[in-house]
Amino acid sequence: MSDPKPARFDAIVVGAGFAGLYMLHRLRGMGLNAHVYERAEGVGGTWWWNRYPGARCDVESLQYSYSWDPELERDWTWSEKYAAQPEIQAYAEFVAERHDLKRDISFSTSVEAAEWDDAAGLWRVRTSAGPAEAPQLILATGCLSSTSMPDIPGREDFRGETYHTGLWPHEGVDFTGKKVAIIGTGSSAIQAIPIIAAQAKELVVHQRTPNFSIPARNARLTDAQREAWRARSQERRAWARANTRNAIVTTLPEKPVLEATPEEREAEFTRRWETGGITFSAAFNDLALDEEANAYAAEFVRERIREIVKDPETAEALCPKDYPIFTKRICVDTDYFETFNLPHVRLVNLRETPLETVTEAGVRTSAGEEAYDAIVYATGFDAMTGAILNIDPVGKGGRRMSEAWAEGPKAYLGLMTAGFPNLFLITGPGSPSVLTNMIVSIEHHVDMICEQLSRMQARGATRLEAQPEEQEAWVAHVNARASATLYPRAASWYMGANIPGKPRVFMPYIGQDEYRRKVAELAAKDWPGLSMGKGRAASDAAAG
Ligand code: NA7
Repeated sequence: MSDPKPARFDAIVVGAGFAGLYMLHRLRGMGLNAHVYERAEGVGGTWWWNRYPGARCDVESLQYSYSWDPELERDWTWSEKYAAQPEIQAYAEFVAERHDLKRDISFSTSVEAAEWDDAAGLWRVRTSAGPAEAPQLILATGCLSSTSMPDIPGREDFRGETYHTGLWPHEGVDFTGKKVAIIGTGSSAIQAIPIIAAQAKELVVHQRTPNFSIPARNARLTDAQREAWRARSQERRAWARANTRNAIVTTLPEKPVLEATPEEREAEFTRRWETGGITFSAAFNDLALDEEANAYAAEFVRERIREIVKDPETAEALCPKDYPIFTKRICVDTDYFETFNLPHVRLVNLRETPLETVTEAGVRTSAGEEAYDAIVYATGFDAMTGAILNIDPVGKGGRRMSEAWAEGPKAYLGLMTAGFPNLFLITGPGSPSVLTNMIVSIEHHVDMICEQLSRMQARGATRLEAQPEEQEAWVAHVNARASATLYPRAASWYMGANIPGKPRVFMPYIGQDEYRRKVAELAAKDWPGLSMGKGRAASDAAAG
């Protein structure tokens, strides 16, 4: 039996989340025959899968939306300050319909392997629906899309219901009358716990590491707020891109906390706490840099936790103490800490009574076994590299990405890896990505990729590749920036620390404003770190 004839495209894009959708739109605009493969049944990427109760974006909706089509902004109405998953999912659908994107997307189709054929100048891709090939391969696979199930013994033995927040059933789950265990207290758990608690008969939260969380102060948006944003959105977005580390419009901090009086300190932290959301981190400009400065912010949040949570022992267990605030992704919640005041909600501190095993009936810690109807794993993702290494592309000389990244991910500008010609990563490791408003970073990378493809077209080049020396220098620069901050002090998923055996390297680039300046300088120098070649094109290879 011979293999079926591969489907042939100019560019293959993996993933139909916000990155894949915009990428497809731009590639079409360049006149390329592009095709997207998506394992889900619909568009939305991480928002397609993360349907757990309470799933909500922690960047304000008006900003967590595309800027490339002003009509989208005019015609889409965000209902809340922070949109919930169904609304973000509906927005992705709206964009896909509006731009007629679905006709070039194969849904329910996984990309299983990809290999560079150097002689033909092609990526040969194996999908669950058959082979495909294209000179360009673009991984729009997302930073938080490969879920992580902890290796807890006995996990398979549990006879009740098992869920992972990142793979939530589309029909929803009714916890009414059930006794539920949740494992993990990251951002997903912090959003889900108040909603699950409202349904369940009993909820027991298994916490290994407490997290800092800021109240969202979510609210319905008014017409006046939406119109005010629309009137100046392009200008405000441009300002955020040029002037902020995270591409989020906010009031920038004016001074270091170490120069503030105790009254100024308290006033500014209180103002940001009352406003709500992640811009709490922008209260002063030294909070992520200086241990003493950071301690002020951390203690302010711990004081709020102690005020909210009535049982002193539970309050103390919920107070993070062994890593600086902001060095793990700050959480944003609605009534998270308040939920622990409910009589049917209980915290199990796994630092005191470690989790030993999951059993047929429930969960056993060192304090004993407890039976449950359902266990919810809110245990996160193999972030930033997981989805790429699941495909594990094979580059020049048969070298796998997993070999090239054995010491940690290496990608020039977070965009291309040496030895993998014509393979682009959207918001890959080494780019600002998860430290920013993701949509803004996605748009930047998609535009950068299109710029590279245009350069190739203009010069008749067939391959583009990152230079190893420039890549090493970039990786060192990303590390140096992280080392100048407190970030590496936490065992975070930014560091790969949540996945056993994963190299401990700080993956995202700190400061999208600085990143943009660097990219602009490189563009002005005609991209010295990216080399172009005119190897045999596929048509030549076929002819020869
Ligand atoms: P996170 O933030 O990685 O949180 C995962 C949680 O699961 C965290 O509290 C972990 O505790 C806990 N965990 C993981 N493995 C175990 C085991 N074996 N036993 C007990 N507890 C465990 O994932 P989320 O989905 O909440 O959020 C990810 C991002 O999505 C978030 O930052 C936002 O950007 C959106 P640990 O801290 O490792 O002790």
